[in-house]
Amino acid sequence: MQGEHVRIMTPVTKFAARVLDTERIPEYIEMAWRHMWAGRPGPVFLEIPINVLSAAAEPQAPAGAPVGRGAGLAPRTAAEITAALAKAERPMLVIGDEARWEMNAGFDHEDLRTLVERHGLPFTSLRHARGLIDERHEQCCGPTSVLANKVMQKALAEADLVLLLGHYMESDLDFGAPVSEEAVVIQCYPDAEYLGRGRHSDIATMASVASVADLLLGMEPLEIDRAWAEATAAAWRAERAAQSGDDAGDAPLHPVAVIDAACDAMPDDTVFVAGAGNVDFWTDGRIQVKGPNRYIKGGQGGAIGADVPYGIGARAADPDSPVVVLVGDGGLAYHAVELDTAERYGRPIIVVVMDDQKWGCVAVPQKQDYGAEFEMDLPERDWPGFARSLGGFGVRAETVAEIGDAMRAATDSGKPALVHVPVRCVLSPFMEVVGF
Ligand SMILES: Cc1ncc(C[n+]2csc(CCOP(=O)(O)OP(=O)(O)O)c2C)c(N)n1
Ligand SMILES: [Mg+2]
Repeated sequence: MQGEHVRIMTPVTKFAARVLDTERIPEYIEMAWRHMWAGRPGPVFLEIPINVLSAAAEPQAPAGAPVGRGAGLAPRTAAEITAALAKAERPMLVIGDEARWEMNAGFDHEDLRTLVERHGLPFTSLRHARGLIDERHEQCCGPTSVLANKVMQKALAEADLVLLLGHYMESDLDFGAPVSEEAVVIQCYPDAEYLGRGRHSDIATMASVASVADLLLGMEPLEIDRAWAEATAAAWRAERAAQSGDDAGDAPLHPVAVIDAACDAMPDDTVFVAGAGNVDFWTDGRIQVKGPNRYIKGGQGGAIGADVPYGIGARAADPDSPVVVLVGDGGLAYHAVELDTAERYGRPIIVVVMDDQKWGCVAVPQKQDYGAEFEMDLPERDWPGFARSLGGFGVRAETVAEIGDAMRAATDSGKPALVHVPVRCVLSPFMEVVGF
């Protein structure tokens, strides 16, 4: 049945192949590497049969050379973008994945902050781009996720120009549906397949984010409706302030109170990983990402449970930065035992378990839609004791103050740590719209 693996992997990868010659392994690895990074990055697959893998071969130059990114902006496209921006009164800047990937090729993310300040542009960012501009910035309109962020929903309907910088109209943008039909959409993205997809882009280019950023940096400050821009960002701040209600701090805590307490206790360079479920939906709209690579949205992958391993990976990739994993009780149980790996390899992450003793994000809409829950309850577990049994640190925290103390004690322990927090099971803004 040789070859079935390649057939199985083909629909879910950008490139899938079998290597039949030992001498050609480096060539195939380079080829796979290039496919992985070309345009929209994604997974690739190589099958190497055991006899090919174990045969002797002459050593060759190491594979996996960096893949260059970043086409230049054609003069005509630059002129079109300049003209469109000059006419815009209510432009919205959406910063996407490619801005992050181009950092690997030398793009300075600080250019983004400089250009939004130069032109007074309101901005939003999503996925890997979150934190390229510190989200505490006063022009920030929150995460792009329009299903959860009503302010972005309204802003995109009102905007007369949307600058999609290094992204495409995907699910977080509701495939472009909220964007006004009259709005001019300018899009740069390195993969032709994603230009104008979902919603027509009036100006679409495969030029780099860096080249579009350079154009904006070189332009005279735009004459936009600053009052609209400021009101939009202010609306997001008001929305954020109202997220949890007044009783957020009463036990059991509202998820937002837990997220705030965990974030406030940690330094600015902390990497946060959010698991899927209610935890993710609340975290994604609440967290203010303070720098590049400071936030991994685990739920983005669709499958719950990989969050503790993601955290260990983040710590291995950036050993100097603290890592906090925010995860639900259901999600934790999948791979909690990887705390053992974290301990053995000296990767001290802090896992904050937001425990509602439920498959929360399924339970709440289920009850709402069908009037009852089915098989949604999860037992109370001694998660701190479990962490301690694997050589880690474990503690329970029920109040905001206790969470702060627990995060500091966890950090001081120098061990993989677990902070167990009972939380309320509340419908998230995302599930309110999406439903079950
Ligand atoms: C592997 C896998 N199984 C099931 C699901 C469906 N699912 C998504 S979130 C969720 C509930 C997660 O519960 P928990 O981790 O406790 O988080 P909560 O929603 O309670 O905050 C389930 C069952 C999934 N996404 N992936
Ligand atoms: Mg739960």
